[in-house]
Amino acid sequence: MGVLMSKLSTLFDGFRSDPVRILMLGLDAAGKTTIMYRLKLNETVTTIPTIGFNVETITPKKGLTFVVWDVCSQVRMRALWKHYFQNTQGLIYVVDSCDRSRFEEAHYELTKILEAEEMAGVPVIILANKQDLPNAASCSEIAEALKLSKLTFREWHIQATCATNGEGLYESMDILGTYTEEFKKRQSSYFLKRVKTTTSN
Ligand SMILES: Nc1nc2c(ncn2[C@@H]2O[C@H](COP(=O)(O)OP(=O)(O)OP(=O)(O)O)[C@@H](O)[C@H]2O)c(=O)[nH]1
Ligand SMILES: [Mg+2]
Repeated sequence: MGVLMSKLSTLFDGFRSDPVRILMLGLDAAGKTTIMYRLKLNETVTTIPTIGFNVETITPKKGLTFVVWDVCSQVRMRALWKHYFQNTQGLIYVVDSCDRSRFEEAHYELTKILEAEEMAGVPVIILANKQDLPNAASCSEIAEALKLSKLTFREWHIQATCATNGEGLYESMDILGTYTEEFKKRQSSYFLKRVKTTTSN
């Protein structure tokens, strides 16, 4: 029994250094694809609205590898988001900080994502993007509009970003890395406890 547990522990230690599966969502035109390629290539790419999805492996810092899924966000396609939830270990939720008229919609969609069973406990980083534009809402204004203080049973952080010059992106990925590490540890200890209970019955 002890040998089995220690083998499982070793197995999970191995998982910890595996790439982390990150889902990036948000309303259309919030800047998701621009963020993805800023992180991947350190340059601003010209984007068109995403149809389907983009998936890229990015290494925001040494020892931290994310596989990021950037999924189509047009209204009629949002019903497909749920098909990407399984095995997600971190969520990046991007908000256009200038688009106050859609903060309520952004809140509605975020709530729906986080209510999904597969997303239970998954840490979330909210990127208050397009901070370079005049009249961009601050993080505290967006946090209030998205009712972030009501988020429970998960770690979250809101970060001001500008995808076109990269400001705020690396800091936020660093925080997400810490959160996903904790999430993976919690998942593996939960799994180990379940194995222990099952094998001792
Ligand atoms: N000024 C400014 N423009 C930005 C920023 N981030 C993205 N954009 C612009 O916003 C527009 C939409 O960006 P995308 O990255 O295509 O947005 P998206 O969220 O992937 O959009 P969908 O694929 O339709 O869901 C593009 O014209 C970008 O150049 C930013 O931080 N500042
Ligand atoms: Mg896109």
